[in-house]
Amino acid sequence: MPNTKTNDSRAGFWSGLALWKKILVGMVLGVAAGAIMGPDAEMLKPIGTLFINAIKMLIVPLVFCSLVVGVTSMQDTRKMGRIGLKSVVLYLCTTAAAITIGLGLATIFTPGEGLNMAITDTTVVAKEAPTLVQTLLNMIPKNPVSALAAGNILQIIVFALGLGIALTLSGEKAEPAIKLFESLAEAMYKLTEMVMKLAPYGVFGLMAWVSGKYGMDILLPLIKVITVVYIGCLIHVLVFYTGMISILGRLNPIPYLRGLLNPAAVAFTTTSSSGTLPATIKAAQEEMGVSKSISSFVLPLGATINMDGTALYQGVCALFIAQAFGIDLAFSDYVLIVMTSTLASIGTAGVPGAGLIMLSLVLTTVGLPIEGLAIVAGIDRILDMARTSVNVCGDLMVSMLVGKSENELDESIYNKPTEADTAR
Ligand code: DAS
Repeated sequence: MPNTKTNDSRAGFWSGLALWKKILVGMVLGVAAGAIMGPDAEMLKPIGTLFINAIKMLIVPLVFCSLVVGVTSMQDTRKMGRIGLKSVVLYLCTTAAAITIGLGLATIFTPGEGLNMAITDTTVVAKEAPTLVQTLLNMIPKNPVSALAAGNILQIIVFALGLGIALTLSGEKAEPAIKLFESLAEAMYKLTEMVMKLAPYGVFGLMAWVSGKYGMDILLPLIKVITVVYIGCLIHVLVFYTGMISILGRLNPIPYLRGLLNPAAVAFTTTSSSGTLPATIKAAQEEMGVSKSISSFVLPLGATINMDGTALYQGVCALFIAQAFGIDLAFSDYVLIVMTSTLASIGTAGVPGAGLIMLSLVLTTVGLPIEGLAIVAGIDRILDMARTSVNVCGDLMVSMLVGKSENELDESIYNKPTEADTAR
């Protein structure tokens, strides 16, 4: 079976790379068309609007189904009780920390400043910021069906989490419903894949409009976004994760940093946490000394619900888009971004490009212009490589801490003297 997975991930890698190359070509041709046509390139924008609308079409059904499945996939959690709870709490805390790092860096480096893009789609102008209490109260849907129809994402997330937990606690009777949601979620992943095939054309239309309207000024901010996301990812792994291992786990982080190289490289090239699972589990067991029972539960769970890199990317891009359109965010907006990204990460699939769809969810929740999605869509593959690597590194770190807390970690690996010690 793992061979199939590896073949899938290899196939996924090449097809993903082929698509990304087409997106890059679409982006370059779009920028060139905009440079040649100038403001007249606006006539190409509908091609991009079509792509954006197709992405918007996915949000509600994809988030709803993948969240319900994300929760019910923790079905074993009930049986694995303590271990599952520890894993989920650590996953949510590390995800919230990742978004905070992303928001912090984007606030310091302001990648979108000076772009002054105009909001043409008035329906998405940032609304009057609700107070924090209103935000929390508004999260509970009075009518889930109208929440789904209205696309009220936070209410959809809360209802999906509740329904997933209820299905999990309903035992055998709920099996048919769980299977239905699993099939619907698979269908939505396939539909996402189909929509992403439109990306090269959509990115072409939108980049032509953007570069025709704003000129080459758009390129520098994009380079800044890539730089900020990569710096954030490095800080999250080299500072936050090693800090958690040293302080919380009281372990030497060097074996972790050595062991993560291979799975991180596989994640970087395939941009698929699920496709990287065989390499992740191998590294956890052979390089980091995590037991089979802990790694074979915590890592697949993490590949499903733990997306620290994606959350960090969403924090950076949400602020980049707000800055690009000159929208000031209130404190409650920042809280909304942290909550939405943390909860949405449970529903983000471990497949290429999933984070871009979830970014549209964050943008609509905070009331930021969805057009901003198109600007970052062109560089999504470059950002996906980094964020997927962090997603996998986060899963590995949590499996170590849970293994240590359950006395299912081979600590001799962490107490081995380094070469320097033996040389003395
Ligand atoms: N590529 C996704 C993953 O496999 C992450 C993302 O798209 O954000 O984890």
